[in-house]
Amino acid sequence: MEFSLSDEQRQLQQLARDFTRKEIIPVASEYDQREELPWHVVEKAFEVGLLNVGIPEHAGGLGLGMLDECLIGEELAYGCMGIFTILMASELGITPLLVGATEEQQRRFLTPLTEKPSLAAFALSEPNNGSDAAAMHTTAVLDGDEWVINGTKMWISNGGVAELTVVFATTDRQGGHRATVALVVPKDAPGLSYNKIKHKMGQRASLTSELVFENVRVPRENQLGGLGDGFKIAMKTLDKTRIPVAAGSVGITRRALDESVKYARAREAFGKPIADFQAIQFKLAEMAMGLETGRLMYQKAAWLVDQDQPHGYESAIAKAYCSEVAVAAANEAIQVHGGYGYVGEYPVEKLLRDAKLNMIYEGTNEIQRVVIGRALLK
Ligand code: COS
Repeated sequence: MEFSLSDEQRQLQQLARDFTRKEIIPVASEYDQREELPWHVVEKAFEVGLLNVGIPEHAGGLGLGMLDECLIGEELAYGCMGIFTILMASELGITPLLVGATEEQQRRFLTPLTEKPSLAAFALSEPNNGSDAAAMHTTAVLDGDEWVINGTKMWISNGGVAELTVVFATTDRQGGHRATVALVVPKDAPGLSYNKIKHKMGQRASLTSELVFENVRVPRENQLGGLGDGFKIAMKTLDKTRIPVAAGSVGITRRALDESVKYARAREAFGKPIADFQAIQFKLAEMAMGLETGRLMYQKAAWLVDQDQPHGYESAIAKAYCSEVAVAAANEAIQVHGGYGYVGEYPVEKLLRDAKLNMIYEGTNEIQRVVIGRALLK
C-alpha cells in the first residue's frame, strides 16, 4: 500500500494550488455576486494545462488519470466550487466519449477542445425527470442518415458556452433504458436554444442552462456506441465523474477548516482567543476528521478508476460522504465565525451555498445510497 503521490502528481497539485491562489480566490466572490461565468479564468486554465485534462493523448490531450483530475479538483474547489464546476462539467461532457466513442470520434470531437479554450457539457436531466434517468422524454428519430432531436434538457452546466454537448435521448418513450441513444450535438446546431437559469443559491460562477431542442439534426456519425447504449454510457460516465464532485467537496471542507482556524486564533472572547475553547476545538476536529476520511475515500475511488477496476460503489460512497461532510463543515465554519460568518465579508457563507449543490448534482445523495444499497444486496 502506497499513500504518497508521485513527483508529477505533486507538481500538478502545486500548479493547481498556485492557480487557485492567483486566479480563482481573488475573483470568486465577485463572480458569485454577478452570477457570471469568468471566461478569463477558463482561458488561463487552458494556458497552464488545467482544462479538459482527461482528453486522451491520441486526441491531442494530456491523458491525465482520475486521481490527477481529482487532485486538481480539490485545489480549485478550495478557491471556488462554482469555478471548479465549470471545468468539472467539461470533463463530465468529455467522459461519455471516453466511455463510448470510437478513436475516430474521439479525435473528431475532442481534438478541437485541445486547440483553444473550450468546454463540453453533458445533458441527461430534464424538467420533469432527474433521478429516474431512463424515463427521459427527449426524443431522437432517425431520418435517413440524421438523428432529429426534440425535447428539453434541464440543469445543464456549461449549457450555451460548451462547444459540444453529449445529449441523451430516447428512440421510443415506452422502450425504457434500452431505447436510449447518446448523441454529440455542436453548440450552434440549428434549432438548439439555451435559457440561463438565474438566482441559484450557490455555485453562481458556473453557468447552468435549460436546452431546448426543436428538430435539431445531427449526423448519424455523432452517435456514441450502439442504438440503446445511451443509458449505460450515462451510468458508466457518472460512476467516474462523481469522484471529482467528492474531491471538490474535500476542497470546500479544507477551506472551511482553514478559515475557521484562522478566525478562531484571531477572535477573542472572555479574554482569550476562541481557539482556546473546547467548543471551538471540537468543531475544528470534526472538520478535520471529515476532511481526512473523505480524501482517503475519493482517492481510493479515483485509484480504482485508474486501475481499470470496478468503482461505482466507491464513487457513490465518496460523492455522498464528502458532499455531506462539506455541507456540515461549511455550516460549522459559519458558527465559528458567528455573525461575521453569516455575511459576505468572510468566505464561509458562500462555502455552504456552494457545498449544498454537491449533494444534489451528478445524482442526488439519495440516488448514491440506492447505488450503494443495490451493490450490497446484488
Ligand atoms: N454501469 C453500467 N451499467 C449500469 C449501471 C452502471 N453503473 N447502472 C445500471 N446499469 C445497467 C443495468 O445493468 C441495466 O442493464 P440490463 O438491463 O442490460 O441488465 C440497466 O443499466 C438499467 O439498470 P437499472 O435497472 O439499475 O436502472 P434504473 O432505471 O433502476 O436506474 C439509477 C438506476 C437510479 C441508479 C439511475 O437512474 C441513476 O443513476 N439516476 C441518477 C441520474 C443522475 O445521476 N443524474 C444526474 C445527471 S448529471 S447532473
